[in-house]
Amino acid sequence: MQDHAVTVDVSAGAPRLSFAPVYNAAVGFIDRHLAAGRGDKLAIRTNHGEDVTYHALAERVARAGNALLDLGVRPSDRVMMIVKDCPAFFYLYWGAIKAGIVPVPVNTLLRAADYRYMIEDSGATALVYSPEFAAEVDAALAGAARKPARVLKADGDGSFAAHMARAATTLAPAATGPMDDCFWLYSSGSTGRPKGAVHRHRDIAHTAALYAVPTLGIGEADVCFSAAKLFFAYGLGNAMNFPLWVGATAVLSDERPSPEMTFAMIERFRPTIFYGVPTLYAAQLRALETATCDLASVRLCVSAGEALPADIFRRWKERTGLVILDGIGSTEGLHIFISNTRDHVRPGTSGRVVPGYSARIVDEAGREVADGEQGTLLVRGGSVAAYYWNNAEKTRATMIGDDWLVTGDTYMRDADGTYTYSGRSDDMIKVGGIWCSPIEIEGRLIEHAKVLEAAVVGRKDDDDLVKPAAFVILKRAGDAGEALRRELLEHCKSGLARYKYPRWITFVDELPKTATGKIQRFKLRD
Ligand code: 3UK
Repeated sequence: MQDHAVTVDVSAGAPRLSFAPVYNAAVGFIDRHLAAGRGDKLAIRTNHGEDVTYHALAERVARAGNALLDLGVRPSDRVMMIVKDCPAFFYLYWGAIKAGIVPVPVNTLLRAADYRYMIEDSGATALVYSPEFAAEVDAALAGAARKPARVLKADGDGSFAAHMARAATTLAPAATGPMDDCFWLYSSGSTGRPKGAVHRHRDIAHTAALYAVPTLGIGEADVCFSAAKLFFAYGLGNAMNFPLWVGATAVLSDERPSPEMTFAMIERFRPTIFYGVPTLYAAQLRALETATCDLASVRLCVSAGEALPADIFRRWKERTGLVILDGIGSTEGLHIFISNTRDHVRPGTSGRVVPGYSARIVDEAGREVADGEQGTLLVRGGSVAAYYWNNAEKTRATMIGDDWLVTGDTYMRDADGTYTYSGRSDDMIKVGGIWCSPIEIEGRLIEHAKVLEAAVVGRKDDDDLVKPAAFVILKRAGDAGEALRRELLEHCKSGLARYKYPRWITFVDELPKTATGKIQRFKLRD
């Protein structure tokens, strides 16, 4: 095989990937498009009206790699990126990879204490950040025991962009192998410190060839817009890696995702695939009661990050005519490994295993459970992270060998192979000795016409026994009161196994969520 080549064999059903012994992921995702005659095609479009062709992208990626090397960053060093969604993210990420340097893109919504921890933990030798985040970055650096040798703003005077402008326009790809460290993503986790999940050069190609091509049917003609940002593994695949795999176009906005922002982007850039999270779809549905959005260009919507309630799926389909494909992925798995598909959608479930991945549901002793029973989900596939940086104990508990990953999610499989999510393993509630899923109770609550969102956690009653407690956001806050509380109780009792009704209902204005939109039930428990 030629250096840097990857082949996808689809003759055996599930795609199988083979990599040349010398394989640098940047060649296939960036340079290949020039030889394929795609140089003048738009790779990136932005809300600021900046258009970047595949030719310009390849040149700037080479410049970015050279700039890092010129700055004294060496292959295998880490470069931390606190960069908003913009073309410079692509240049830095792929430029580092091409030079054999390991990019570590991190969540741009964090605070100084988080950045300080990640700077120290990663031992990054360089840090590049968008000027917008200067206050948090400066504070993080001021307190850090171990500082990157090079700290640069992404643009402006003396910035990384200025170094790129002086750097050479060609760069030979570092002779890495498919199993070499390629990039890291910090996994937020519901408890404890963030952990750096180390991904290899082979991982990105697996997510594109196993999931994006067969499940989304993504091709060169697609235009991808993701409300989830690039720093999130979900957004990184959606709006960068998937379009780059097939030579499609990515559309980026550096603004906060809101119904208004996403509607404006959709009408202006006419994407064919739209990627959101359940909280956003719910907010968009609410906005569509008074606003309109021309969604004619969109052929497919995708949801991940948390379970998509069946009711939101149905309302979205009713309102827009579009199907939302819910699928579960994770930072450690890199992208979606169980998903609904265009020809098999079961609302309220995560769908079936993406061909090429394997999954097992096991009990506490590690034995596979029968269909219809709940257990912990394990998945296996060619995109699973190699290990957590500097954390042998969590690595042993999570990456259990041979590309198997312990997700920490509780799932149930039906006889037809459909997987239904029932919460993080640690969010599950035992009521009267029976496992009870907060997700199921939340799903029932939001079926009620007056409920916008709900979160359920376990709370101890007077007997010290755990029972479900619900926090509810109403569509109209003015409806809150004893009458509605009783109505919701009846609604739950009539639609759920009796023991599952929430014993407490608290009306709230907002729910604690992670930057990526997941309800932080552990905060509600406190
Ligand atoms: C939960 C879901 C039910 C689940 C992600 C797509 O979310 C992503 O990565 P994270 O590391 O979180 C992983 C955890 O989130 N989850 C994600 N999707 C679903 N639960 N239904 C879903 N559809 O607890 C999982 O373990 O932030 C999602 C692609 C890449 C990703 N990194």
